[in-house]
Amino acid sequence: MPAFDEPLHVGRPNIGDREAFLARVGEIFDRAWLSNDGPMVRELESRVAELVGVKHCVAVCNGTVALEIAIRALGLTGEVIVPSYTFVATAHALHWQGITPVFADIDPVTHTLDPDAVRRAITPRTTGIIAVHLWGRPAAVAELQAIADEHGLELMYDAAHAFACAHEGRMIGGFGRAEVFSFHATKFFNTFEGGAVVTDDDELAEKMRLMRNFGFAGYDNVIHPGTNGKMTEICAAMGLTNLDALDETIEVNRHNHAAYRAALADLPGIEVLDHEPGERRNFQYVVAQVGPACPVSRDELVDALHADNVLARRYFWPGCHRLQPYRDLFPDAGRDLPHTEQVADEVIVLPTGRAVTEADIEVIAGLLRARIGR
Ligand code: T4K
Repeated sequence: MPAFDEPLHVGRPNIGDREAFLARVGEIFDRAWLSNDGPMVRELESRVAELVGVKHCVAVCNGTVALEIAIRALGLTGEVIVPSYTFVATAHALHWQGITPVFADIDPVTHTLDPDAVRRAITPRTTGIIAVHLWGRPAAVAELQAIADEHGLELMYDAAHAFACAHEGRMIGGFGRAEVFSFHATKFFNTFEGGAVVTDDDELAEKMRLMRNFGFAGYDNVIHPGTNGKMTEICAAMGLTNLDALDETIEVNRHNHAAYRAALADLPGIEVLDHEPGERRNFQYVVAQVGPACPVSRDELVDALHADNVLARRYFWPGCHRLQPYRDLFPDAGRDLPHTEQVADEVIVLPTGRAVTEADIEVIAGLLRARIGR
């Protein structure tokens, strides 16, 4: 018998007050306005912009389309520097638009882009940098901005993991030219599917609003190339409901994160990544790194957890450069990505969120301890 009858997932959706959500759905039906810049999307946009402290939030149908629209609106072409240690959408959003993602290595401690590696990756074809605030930990924003300024490059952020996080007291969302959030079901804050680009740049925001709606500026008047990137009202209703529960969800995540750190503290070679004290975080990923001092490999631990219905994940193994089409396009990329390869082989992401209790965490710690033989 597995330790858990029902699987414990990484990325189990957090769902706010169901009655409040259903009341909003009722309003949508009464209004018979389901999509296309509806009132709930507008309300969500203004609440997100206010929370993040930026002028504009452009809500869209998912984080990947948000990346694509931001990339186009910034006019990126040629080569763009990105980490390989990220969800594949960061690289795909470039490749999908005929832009070459150039993978730069990460800092092995923060898991975010190493500014020195970024410098080494710049060529005459480079037009921009997309850094990722992986796990909700801010990228090296000051150093990256300095590099971008020095080389005349655009800088934007994939902030898919970093909604409601801050860096040195300043909310994520206001760095670079634009930042992109994902509100996917598996994110601690979700709109079923959804995403947004946030920016302080009026012109950029205007362009992105046009782009997400086929370039329409009023009836029968298309003034820009575009796509269908619109968020629906039902997704916005979920977002408004989950925004009301945001602080509670973060509190659950914070509690779970602390419980994991305490429960796994004595396991040799396993470290649950921490966050800088005093910084605002969402704690949505519990990331354990299994180093050489652990007598059992990361993959053996993952297999053991899966056998007991704990569906821990090897995010973001094996690194984008080892996924297609990048593996074929850049067969030697791994040579310049030693930290990416090391971290990708060592990380386990453990289940958290509202569906996970402290008692569950004790059981998970016991399973790991038993597998390690401590
Ligand atoms: N940039 C970064 C850095 C990202 O991490 C992401 C997305 C993006 C960009 C793109 O944003 P979006 O276009 O997705 O908005 C999941 C998510 O699909 C993806 O949104 C997320 N990152 C990534 C980290 O995780 P998978 O392939 O791991 O999904 P899947 O289907 O294996 O589900 C994960 C776990 O969640 C499973 O154990 C099942 C559970 N689950 C999932 C869903 C959808 C549930 O319990 N309920 C659900 O409704 O990618």
